[in-house]
Amino acid sequence: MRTDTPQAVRLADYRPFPFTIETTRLVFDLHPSQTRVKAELAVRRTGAKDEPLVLNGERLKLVSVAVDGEGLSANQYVVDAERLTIPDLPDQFVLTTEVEIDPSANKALMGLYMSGGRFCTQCEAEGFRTITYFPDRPDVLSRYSVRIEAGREFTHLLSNGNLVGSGALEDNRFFAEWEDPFPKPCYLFALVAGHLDVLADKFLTMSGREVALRVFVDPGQASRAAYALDSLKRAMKWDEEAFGREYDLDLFMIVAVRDFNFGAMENKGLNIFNSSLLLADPETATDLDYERIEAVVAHEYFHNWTGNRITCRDWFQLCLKEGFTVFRDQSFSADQRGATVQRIKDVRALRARQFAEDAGPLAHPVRPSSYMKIDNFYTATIYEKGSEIIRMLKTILGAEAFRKGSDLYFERHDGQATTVEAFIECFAEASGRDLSDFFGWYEQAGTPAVTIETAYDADAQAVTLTLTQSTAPTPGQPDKKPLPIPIAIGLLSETGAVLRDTEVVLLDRNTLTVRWDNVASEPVLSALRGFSAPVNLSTDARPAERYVLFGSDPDLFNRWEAGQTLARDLILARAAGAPDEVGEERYADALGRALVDDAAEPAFKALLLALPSEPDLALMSEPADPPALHEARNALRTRVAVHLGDLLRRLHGEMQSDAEFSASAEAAGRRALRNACAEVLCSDPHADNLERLTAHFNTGRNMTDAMGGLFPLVTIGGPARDLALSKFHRAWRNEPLVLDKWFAVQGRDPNEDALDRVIALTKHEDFEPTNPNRLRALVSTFANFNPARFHDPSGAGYRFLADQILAVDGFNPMTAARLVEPLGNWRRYKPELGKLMREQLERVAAHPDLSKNVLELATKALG
Ligand code: B3K
Ligand code: ZN
Repeated sequence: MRTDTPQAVRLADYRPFPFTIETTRLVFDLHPSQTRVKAELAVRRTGAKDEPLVLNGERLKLVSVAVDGEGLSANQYVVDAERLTIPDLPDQFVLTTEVEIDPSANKALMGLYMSGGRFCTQCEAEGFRTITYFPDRPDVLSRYSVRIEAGREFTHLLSNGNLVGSGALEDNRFFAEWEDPFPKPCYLFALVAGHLDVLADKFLTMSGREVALRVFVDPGQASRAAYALDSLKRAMKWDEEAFGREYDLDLFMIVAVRDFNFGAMENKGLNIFNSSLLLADPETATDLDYERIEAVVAHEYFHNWTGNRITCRDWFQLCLKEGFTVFRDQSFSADQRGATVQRIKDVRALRARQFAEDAGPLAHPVRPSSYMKIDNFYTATIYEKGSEIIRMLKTILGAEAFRKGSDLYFERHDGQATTVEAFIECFAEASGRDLSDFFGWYEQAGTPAVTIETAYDADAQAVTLTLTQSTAPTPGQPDKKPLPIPIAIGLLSETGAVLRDTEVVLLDRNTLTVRWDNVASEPVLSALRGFSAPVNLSTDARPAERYVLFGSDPDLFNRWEAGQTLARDLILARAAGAPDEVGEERYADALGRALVDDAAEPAFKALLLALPSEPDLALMSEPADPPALHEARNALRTRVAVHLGDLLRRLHGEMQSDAEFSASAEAAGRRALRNACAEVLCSDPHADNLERLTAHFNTGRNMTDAMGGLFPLVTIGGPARDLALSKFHRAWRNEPLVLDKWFAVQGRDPNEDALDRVIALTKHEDFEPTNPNRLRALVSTFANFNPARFHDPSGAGYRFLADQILAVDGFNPMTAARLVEPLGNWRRYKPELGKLMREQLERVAAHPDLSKNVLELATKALG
């Protein structure tokens, strides 16, 4: 909590740690409120003779310190709230410390804490320092052996590596001994102790080694871990084929816990997962849950090489492991579920979260150069833009040179804590290309704006493209340089025939002119195909040209993009008071044609049918007026619902299936299209549609269908909403993950009474603010995905969020900080809204006991 002005940490100040910790022996004597941790570190000096040993340690009760078995007296070391400092040490010695901690009081969910009566840990980024005194930094790699002692009621005692012993102790206690042969930084340490059920399987690696796989869950839940386990095996195989990476231990474990600050954690050999990203069966999980489980299980597994075997030198290099690992999980999902649909979903998420971040006061480079709390830098920029950079690298170098570069990286840096520079150098060497300009992508914040002008010379049958780029200033970076931007471009004729296949143009300066000959007729430009770079593109295309792309672009990403752009422009025109009714009819017609195209998959059609989201629209209009955007978007949706009513009802019927549930992408695509039809039809709630939607909800045989019916009924409001919500609550009140969905759907309720209802829900007996899933389901969903009600002109939505931030900050600063973002972009909103947002940020920032986490974000947001 705030006692002094927090200091920024700077990349430029990096110094290696002056000691190595060759081995680390930990002994845990587990008790919920009084756990003893004994640490024995074999230390060797690598820096200057006079350097003291400085270890991080917070909220630890120090019991004893000894060097080579000799207890130190209090005048031989200094201990304060953040560290233990020992001067006058020999060049090689064994340091033994003993501390006491209270896991049951740990509601910040960092370090060692209790969830549902069991012990678990979360150490990344800086949680290990609340477990024992240690150099809590990623460049100190050590070999760990761990002994855990606990009461018999904790049936499983787990840690990293291989189980090497276990046995009975007195007083109905027992122990387990674990050894991890791979040196690791302490952020990858993990411990779990609890009464668990296990789902077991095995995997044969490409070199023929057998790996035991274990997924640990709450008693009685093992069958719900089957999909995660199946995803794991597919991910293990995929990584061998796509990147040549084989698993290295004989055992790989995953544990699901209910109280977790984020999605999951890649601890060596012992991944810990938020149960929402692990447990699934058709009755309780939606297709989106299945999709996310597959992606996150893969992501954490892929970290075994990108993050664990090769880790980060310091936390400024976070994108080295996160950007690359996101790229790897996105590539895996594309192979599992279809490249276009996956790309559209990834780009939607990128724009909604990362573009918004890059356009506001919290904009930062993918490799930042300073921070106050590293916890605040697990951002969409580090993750999602970090992944886009790797994707561009692959586009620029080609698949073969990219693979050579990644092979070189794994070979050269295995076992090291390294930097983004070293990573890029591998690709430069493997491809023989100079990538020094490319490095600018890591250092420069902000989303480049690219424009393309097209000029056609009919006599010469030549087209000239003029491409320009510019990036607006971001905090601390007033002047921007041009970056190398790969732009995939193809040309169509006015009737939609292919005039020229895709070519990647590298826009590597402010302005570039490209001339293409042999273009037989006036072309329609299809640019940034597959979203080949994370930029905002504008072209001089007329709506007629966009309709050509919407109807015929062979690049399906751009076909979808054309539809989104048409819809967006219509919504923005209406929100600005100039509705284009003829244009709206034309759009609905074209959408109708796209929906009956037999060649297109249902999953793709579902994406075509979803209008641009309200947060996306807010980003495209300045100053943003969310209630007006909401009305305008609804008006276009109503027009589609009326204009295409018969078609939507037909598709809604056709997509219904009586077959046994399948989690396949194909079956999920049909459910997605059916739900997308329902979401449009609720804009025209006449008796027939209402009956149809009620039946959709009532007869849903799986959670995807049930939720697909519930949200439209909530949107319609009134008795339809109330009946459906109470039925749902009665059915699922004992299933925490489903109850989260019940809270979340009410967070998205667009009706005018939604804010009052959300506030009332924070008093509901099932609302548990100390559980991050429950808190986020209601509060984050409301603030991020219900702009029309969050931005209530009275400012009550902002006040509600500020109240929540302050309350949560009292016990869980990391989760509280994640709630700040919706207030952050106050400058982009109508001045009367922006002022009210700012007032609440000021109120938060002025709070006397604020955590560093919230303080950093609130201060930056205020600018
Ligand atoms: N590496 C973790 C994230 C840790 C977040 C710490 N604040 C999960 C992941 O990205 O895979
Ligand atoms: Zn990750």
